[in-house]
Amino acid sequence: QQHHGGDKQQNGDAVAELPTTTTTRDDVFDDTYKEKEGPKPPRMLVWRNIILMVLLHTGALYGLTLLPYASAPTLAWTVLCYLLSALGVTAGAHRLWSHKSYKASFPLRVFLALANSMSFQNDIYEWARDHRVHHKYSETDADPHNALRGFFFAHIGWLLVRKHPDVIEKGRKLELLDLKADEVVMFQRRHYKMSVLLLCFVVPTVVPWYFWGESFAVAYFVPGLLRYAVVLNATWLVNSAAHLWGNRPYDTTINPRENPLVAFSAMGEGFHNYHHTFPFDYSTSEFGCKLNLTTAFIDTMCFLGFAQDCKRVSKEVITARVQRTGPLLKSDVQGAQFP
Ligand code: ST9
Ligand code: ZN
Ligand code: ZN
Repeated sequence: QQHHGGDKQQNGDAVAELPTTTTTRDDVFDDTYKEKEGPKPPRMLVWRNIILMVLLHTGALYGLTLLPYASAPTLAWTVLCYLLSALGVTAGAHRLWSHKSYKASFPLRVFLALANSMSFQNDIYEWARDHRVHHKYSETDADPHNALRGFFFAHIGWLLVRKHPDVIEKGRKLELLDLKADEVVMFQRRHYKMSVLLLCFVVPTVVPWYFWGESFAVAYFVPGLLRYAVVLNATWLVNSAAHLWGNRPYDTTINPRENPLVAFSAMGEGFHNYHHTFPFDYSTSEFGCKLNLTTAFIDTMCFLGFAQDCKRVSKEVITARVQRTGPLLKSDVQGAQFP
């Protein structure tokens, strides 16, 4: 069995595996890009972001100490806010808007955009633009959170420094016509700051305080800051942990890995070797709803008539791909790092 020689095939192959071959895709790995020779540009810290992230995480830790004082309805509300903001990222910014892996009706897109503002991870347009660059130029200078720069950079560091110029240069070449044509995406972008203020901070705090008399401090620090920081870190673990630790059953030539712990905390987004191999699969995993609340949510939306056209990769295509780029040696399945 001879494989791994055909890196060049990767791009064309993934496109051929697509259910619709007419669309051009910007989320498929481009192996023709070569990093520029010579010294790397200097790291430029963005102190505003560093200070805000330290304040947020300090506030979240304080929220953790307040947990024993939170009433049961407040705890339930915190979980609900977690699920909503997570869905705004997983089902919204990621599977719908970055990868077009299914179609959503107008009301569902409005819901997902509101949920997305609750997660405060940049507006959908910017998130999807960065994410397509991440897939297309994975683990190079043009990847916004290049995991070859280490766990810290891939996790949070990339949000604390100026971007590598290649990220911007390559990103500017993406057309993003689908995003520009989506009125929900562009409306959220225009009103982003106000929507974040309301949905990420005001609503999570005011609801428990007003409706069941929770103390203002608990309401602000638990469903507000603690929930926000946990959703952020669960998301960032996909970029850090799921690019470093786990198995590679589908493609051993890339670093993204299957990480069940990340899959659990990120509502199904930890099957990252599969996802980078087949980015257009709406389930981001071979195994449907297993450890994958987001897939269960999208399936429910399809059942209710709010979503349709879920793209899935057939078993035959998966088997053929595993034959070609899957593990030859047991050590690969165990997840040897950085081939
Ligand atoms: C956050 C995002 O946390 C998290 C994303 C994670 C992604 C995960 C993916 C994994 C898979 C999915 C799993 C989901 C799991 C969810 C689980 C949930 C439980 N292309 O950016 P600027 C241009 S955000 C093209 O300022 P600097 C463009 O013209 C957290 N062009 O660059 C732009 O202007 P505009 C909260 C691009 O100065 C201009 O350059 N937010 C591109 O280097 C300037 O851009 C923060 O912390 C591109 N890709 O600054 C703030 N990029 O946008 C974060 C840029 O107007 N950001 N251009 O068109 C910043 O402050 C800054 O971006 C910076 C870099 C300091 C990081
Ligand atoms: Zn990735
Ligand atoms: Zn993706």
